Amino acid sequence: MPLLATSQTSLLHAWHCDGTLSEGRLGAVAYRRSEDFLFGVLSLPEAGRGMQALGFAAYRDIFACLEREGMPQLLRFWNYLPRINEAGGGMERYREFNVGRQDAFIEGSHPHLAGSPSACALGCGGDALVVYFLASRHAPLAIENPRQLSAWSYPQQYGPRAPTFSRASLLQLPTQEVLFISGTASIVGHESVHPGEVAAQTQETLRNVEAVLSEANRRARHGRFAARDLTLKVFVRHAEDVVAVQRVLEAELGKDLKIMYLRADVCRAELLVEIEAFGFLGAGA
Ligand code: 3EB
Repeated sequence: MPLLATSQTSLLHAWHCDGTLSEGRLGAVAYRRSEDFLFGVLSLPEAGRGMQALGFAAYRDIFACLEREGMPQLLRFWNYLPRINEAGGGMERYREFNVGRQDAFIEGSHPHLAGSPSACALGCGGDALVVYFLASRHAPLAIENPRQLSAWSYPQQYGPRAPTFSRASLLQLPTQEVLFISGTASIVGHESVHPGEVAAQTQETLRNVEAVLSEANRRARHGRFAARDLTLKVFVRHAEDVVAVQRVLEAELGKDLKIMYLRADVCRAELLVEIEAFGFLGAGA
């Protein structure tokens, strides 16, 4: 994804943990793990298979890996789909992906409704479905957004199967809490709002992020999460909109942000911007 802007001259996301790491492979998944955490990645070339089959194959390999490694708790998934908004064999490719993903969750006995992990799904270049993920031996709390219908119960107008994710996951460790906020967009209830208006979509998205934060803060034990302390990743559909998006975020949250702006397609054609974030409380915050 082309980088459009960052708040700092360089910004790198890296996940650190205590203990000795080992690495391995299972099917298409390559991973590195500690005793308590596993980070994995896979890249599946499409090779004419279509997004339903590809989504199913990706998650089947991921669940097989987690089962073998004794890492049953899913924290966060990052999904990158080539040509996400294009028509597949009968419906949009993102909707086909949702069918395959949900089938794999059901087959692997992972919750596909309440309690599903946090996630994002963006368009990417190339010809491969890329998924990376964090799993743990510790169960996170699934957080929903009262302003939005849970994505796993979206009505059929958005495709025959609902997307499988929660609005956020809150991992509560003895001395630290980690909040993963899913890709968040200008959706109220289940409807996209402010079509064609990127600044208004950005405002609405921020209201959703704030709503998720207040839900997380009702459970937090090490203080309160605040939007301006989060590390943000902002996806903008049209590169020329980045200035307008930046203006809204800086007006609302200030200039001293950890934020990167990337050019990407978002999973509904009318959505122009999507924001994901993570944050820490307690040790290391
Ligand atoms: C939405 O709220 C916007 O399919 O994994 C956000 C986060 C979105 C994750 C996914 C989709 C996904 O429906 C789209």
